[in-house]
Amino acid sequence: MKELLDQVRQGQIRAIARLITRVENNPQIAEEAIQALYPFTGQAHIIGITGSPGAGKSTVVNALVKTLRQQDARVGIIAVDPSSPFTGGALLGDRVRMRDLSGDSGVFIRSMASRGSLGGLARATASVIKVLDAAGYDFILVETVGAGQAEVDIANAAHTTVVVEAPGMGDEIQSIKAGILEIADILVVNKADRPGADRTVRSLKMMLHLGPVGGTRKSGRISSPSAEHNVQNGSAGWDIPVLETVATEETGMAELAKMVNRHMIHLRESGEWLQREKERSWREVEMLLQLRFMRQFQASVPSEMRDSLLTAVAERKVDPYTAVNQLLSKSAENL
Ligand SMILES: Nc1nc2c(ncn2[C@@H]2O[C@H](COP(=O)(O)OP(=O)(O)OP(=O)(O)O)[C@@H](O)[C@H]2O)c(=O)[nH]1
Ligand SMILES: [Mg+2]
Repeated sequence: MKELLDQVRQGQIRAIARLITRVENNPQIAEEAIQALYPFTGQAHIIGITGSPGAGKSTVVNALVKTLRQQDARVGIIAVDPSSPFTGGALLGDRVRMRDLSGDSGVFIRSMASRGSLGGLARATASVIKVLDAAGYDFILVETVGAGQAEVDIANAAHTTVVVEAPGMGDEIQSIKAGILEIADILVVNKADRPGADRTVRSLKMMLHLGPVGGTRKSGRISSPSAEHNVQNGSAGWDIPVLETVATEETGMAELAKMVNRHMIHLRESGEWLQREKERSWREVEMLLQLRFMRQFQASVPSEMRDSLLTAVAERKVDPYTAVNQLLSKSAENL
């Protein structure tokens, strides 16, 4: 294990791939590896790339990575696909789209499919991010689809979230964007070679200026006068840019790379970098605590007792609170 970790630290691609596989498959190894590697993490700029299916996320990643490579940065890419029915095709597609990058030793590409719960995916992704971070990649790009819980989790793991959209959604845009705008630091209208790009840019900008309906925006990163959250979250001073790209022609990538960099500088100068790291750290510790507590609890209460209590609750003979009290005191006895 120690040798493998050393090789990972030296950035040896095969060792990284091997460690990631072991970390994904074995929680014990994940714990051991993360404990050893954690002091060497925290250097990478983690960028989440999300957006509607087919908007061109993989193509944008491919083109952006080429631009970053020209600046001599080393880049890790994680393509996350939680949508099971299309997994095979999508991952294959991503590999095809990113084939330009294979053979470049400064780029590491990993596809991850959902196994089990979304929470499991988020946890596995967090571990893989740490492995790549400790391996010295300057940027780690994480591609996810859509606006579900997985995207929010991954947006939470990223320093900068880039939302990629494409023209041609017409008026539906309004409804689709509500969730996704919440997590965007940078908006990209890709396929700007297609008709309607201007309109999409305009409607996105308009939505940004309108801000959240009812002011529910979680981490108000919009500079609108009514968004008090801005100040509270230390997110003030960042106007979400809307960029146009043609990823297939690598157009707009220098600008996107510049924005990503500018966002990092903003995060660092405003103190939000540390703030986001703290929030992320807390979520991670909380998640691990929950898992640990649950495991301890399950091991300390006989399953027959759980079963009979649950039956009693279902039959209205015991209320859920009393059940919890009984379970906890049983658990305390057995610990
Ligand atoms: N015209 C045009 N087509 C593009 C552009 N960028 C990507 N495409 C095409 O759009 C299709 C989808 O691109 P992907 O990069 O796979 O999109 P994606 O968002 O990663 O797709 P999923 O991961 O399946 O959700 C491909 O056929 C691309 O060649 C662009 O800028 N202009
Ligand atoms: Mg893709």
